[in-house]
Amino acid sequence: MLTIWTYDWVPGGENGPRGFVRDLRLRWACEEAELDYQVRSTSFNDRGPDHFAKQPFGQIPFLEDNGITIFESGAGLLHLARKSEKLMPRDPAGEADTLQWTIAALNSVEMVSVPWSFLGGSKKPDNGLSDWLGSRLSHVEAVLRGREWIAAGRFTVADIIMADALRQTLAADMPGYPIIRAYIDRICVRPAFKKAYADQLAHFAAGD
Ligand SMILES: N[C@@H](CCC(=O)N[C@@H](CS)C(=O)NCC(=O)O)C(=O)O
Repeated sequence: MLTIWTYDWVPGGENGPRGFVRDLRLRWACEEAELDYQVRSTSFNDRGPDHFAKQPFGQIPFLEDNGITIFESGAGLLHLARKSEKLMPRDPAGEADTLQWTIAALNSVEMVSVPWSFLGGSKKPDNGLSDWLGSRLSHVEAVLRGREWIAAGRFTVADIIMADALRQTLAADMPGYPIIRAYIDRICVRPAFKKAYADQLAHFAAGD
């Protein structure tokens, strides 16, 4: 049985991270691939040695699978993708395309979008990262023009991570980018996303 680890609680309210916490990526992938999984909690307020032994930054999520422990949401997603063709095509070209876009979501989009959000997002007119992020989003916008999915001509694990990274950015109020918005909208109506999202909200509500 796969175990997805997340916090027992995170702050709620308008500015809280509920609905965006990265365990959602792993829940979503398991739902898409119809993998059996359970979710377990580690303390948000009291991060002890057991937690750091499994996630050296004291963050979540991390994944346990039959004696293997994996941290980093991207690594967890790629681990899950090995289990199901629904997440990763098996032909070499489709696999390579999925891999490159999975890494691009993390290392070319999220690498800019997360610090941009920490610097106040678009609420800070002097945010020094806005131009850099805008450039990255413009390129993704151009790629998605006329393309339903980000990689391999079909839904893959790359859509999970790319849509989630973009969703966080646009929720931080980055204006514009209608093609990216349409991409996020069509991906987030998927039943697997909706279930993962609802389950995450319920999980943190139970910790209140
Ligand atoms: N690169 C990591 C980032 C993990 C991350 O930022 N997790 C957040 C929750 S979404 C967290 O644990 N935040 C608490 C902290 O950084 O102390 C991944 O993708 O797994």
